Amino acid sequence: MRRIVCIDQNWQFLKADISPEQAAANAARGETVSLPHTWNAADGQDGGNDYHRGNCWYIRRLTAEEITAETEGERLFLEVNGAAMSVEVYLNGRKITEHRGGYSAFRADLTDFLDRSEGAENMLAIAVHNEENDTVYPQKADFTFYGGLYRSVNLIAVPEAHFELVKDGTPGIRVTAEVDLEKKSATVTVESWQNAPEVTFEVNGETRTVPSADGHARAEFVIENARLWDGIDDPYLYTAAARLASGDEVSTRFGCRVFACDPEKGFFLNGRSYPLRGVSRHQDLKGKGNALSLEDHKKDMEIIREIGANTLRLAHYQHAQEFYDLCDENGIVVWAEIPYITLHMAKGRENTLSQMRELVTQCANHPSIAVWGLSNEITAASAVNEDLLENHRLLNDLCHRLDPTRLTTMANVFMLETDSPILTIPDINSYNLYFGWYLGELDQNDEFFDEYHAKYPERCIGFSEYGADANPAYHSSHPEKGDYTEEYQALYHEHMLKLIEARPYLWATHVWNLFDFAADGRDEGGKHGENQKGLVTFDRSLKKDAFYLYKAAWNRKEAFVHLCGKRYVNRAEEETEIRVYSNQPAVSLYVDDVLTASQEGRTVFSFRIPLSGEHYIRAVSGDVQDSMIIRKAAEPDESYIFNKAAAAVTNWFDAEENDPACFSIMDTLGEIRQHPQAGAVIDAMMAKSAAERGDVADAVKDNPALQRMMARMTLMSLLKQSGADEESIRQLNRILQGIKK
Ligand code: GCB
Repeated sequence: MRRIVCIDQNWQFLKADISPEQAAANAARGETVSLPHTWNAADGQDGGNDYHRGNCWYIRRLTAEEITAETEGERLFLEVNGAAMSVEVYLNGRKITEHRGGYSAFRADLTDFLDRSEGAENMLAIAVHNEENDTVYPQKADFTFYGGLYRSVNLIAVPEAHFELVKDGTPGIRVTAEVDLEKKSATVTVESWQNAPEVTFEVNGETRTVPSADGHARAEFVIENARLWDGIDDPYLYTAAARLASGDEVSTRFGCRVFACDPEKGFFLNGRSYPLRGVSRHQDLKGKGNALSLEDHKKDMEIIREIGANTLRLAHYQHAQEFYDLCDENGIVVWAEIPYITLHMAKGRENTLSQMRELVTQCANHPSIAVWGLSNEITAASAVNEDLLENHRLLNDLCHRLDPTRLTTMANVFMLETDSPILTIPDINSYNLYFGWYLGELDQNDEFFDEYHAKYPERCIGFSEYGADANPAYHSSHPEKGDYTEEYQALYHEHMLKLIEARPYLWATHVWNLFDFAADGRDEGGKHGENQKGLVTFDRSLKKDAFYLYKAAWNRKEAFVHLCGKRYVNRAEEETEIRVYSNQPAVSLYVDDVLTASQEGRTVFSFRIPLSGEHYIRAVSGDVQDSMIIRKAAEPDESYIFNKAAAAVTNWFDAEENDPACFSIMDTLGEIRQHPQAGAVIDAMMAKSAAERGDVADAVKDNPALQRMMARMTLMSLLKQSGADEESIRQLNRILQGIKK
């Protein structure tokens, strides 16, 4: 028998970089906390890039009840499901183990370190740290690296003969189901690792006892007429179990399914075309950080089901087992990855390999997982050199060796040239593109994929990230890139949805991101410390209009109509647009209870109505409807504008006399740069902003693809997004107006 005792309660937390001895001596002075816990729930979400990154201690007295052996020879293991980012574990002052990497589970055998004598104290002390270093990923990325013991901690008591618990945090059992779609059967291979001479496996009511050689046992089962794990329609799960004569037992759920990927036709599930269309998710919640409860995970999954996604990219690291379980149960096809991100570190290779070994070992039984992601935007702040290539080859080979059944991929940054040798390493490719948000225009996304697909028709290509920030407080009838309005985000995604629907060869597409999330280094769009590309706000309380666009396109089960612009109440215009997203074929619009228009269409419906005062708007389709109030305003509502300076600039620029023979802020960077004097003005300005906002500027420097892109942007569009104030923009324009073209 295996006993699992959750020890999430009664920890003493010390936010101090002290020695193990000092920690033990000061335990009583700690704050009593329960797990999951992060020390960055507040300071990691409020901006300023100043959250506590350092060493902290979690100390807990193990009670006699928790550690007393019930049978002779019983061993007691510690299981830590997530401790960010690096950990050293001590029991009674002796170091038991250490772990590098904040997202995978690890276990350690405590038995020989326990003092089981009457009245003895057994103090477990875990040093957890998230300080900056050059060996453990992630170190540079657009999210908060929360520190803490942020998933459950358990004690696991097992008989002397037991399944392996320590090596790479293995579940001890591994199931591989190979499906023959023609014969409708599945060959299920079950393996286990143990210190016992034989193992009894059970699959689908059939049992088989086999010998164990060198600690490894294996048996094959055939399931005739296998019920498939068939995506969101029917994610059927089987269970496999392994038992030892000692009574130890492990089990896992598994699914019978076939994934395939075609460069021309995209993704296939169980032999049928199954385009993967969905979103990305961070494990992050307002006020809680990464310390999520099972309820929080379930709530996220409900929202994922509501939008109708059939795939998730679980970025940028290993997520909680509970969440992969939810994906299994809900038929969501998953991209799982390690936090090998942004910056390749010369001393980080071993850590990428250990994090990948753990990810694959701990997650391989989940039928939902389709691909292993090797890295994310790794060339954003690193050159493609031999060390980086070698690191990727090793990761790729490791994945294939540990799991011959799944494909590998990586998410590439838009400025990586498509002929880069790195693209030949993983099985299938993917790009993160932000044209129409950070840089460039929306159409450049379409152009990119068309060119790539034409140039590399034999490669599978996916769209691993795209998105635009929106603060639901901001609104406009003339949405523009960089204005952070809910309307621009919606317009951006309308474009992207069309792009995607017209390109079935894209094996997967993932909106970045389903939820706003913490990036303590950010300060933009009216919020501190948040990336607002979410379709849903950080606290999950508000679904932005763009959420309903995807719901209209993907959710086939729940009929609905959604009126856009509910928060855009005061409108200073004679006539206004009413946009409706719906998965129904026709929508009727009522203004002040009078039927104004009916429209047939798909997903997006648009109406124009005159404004005279306060109006009650209702959109109706069959049994479903939505309503809102809007108002004619005399003046534009200032509270809807994020960058008031930029809005003002456009006004005065139009009004003022600008000499077209001289440079101005409306010229492109390419034009300005060609002139030595005007170019120098720009360079000085960029150097200043580089000093202020390191990350973005770093990436631009010395990058030809990015430079080309920037050359096409007007200086004004760059300034708008930078949040520069009106006076500095005016001054810059005055300087440029003094330089003849
Ligand atoms: C990316 C990164 C992601 C960022 C995102 C953004 O390409 O992979 O981690 O959060 O861009 O919003 O800039």
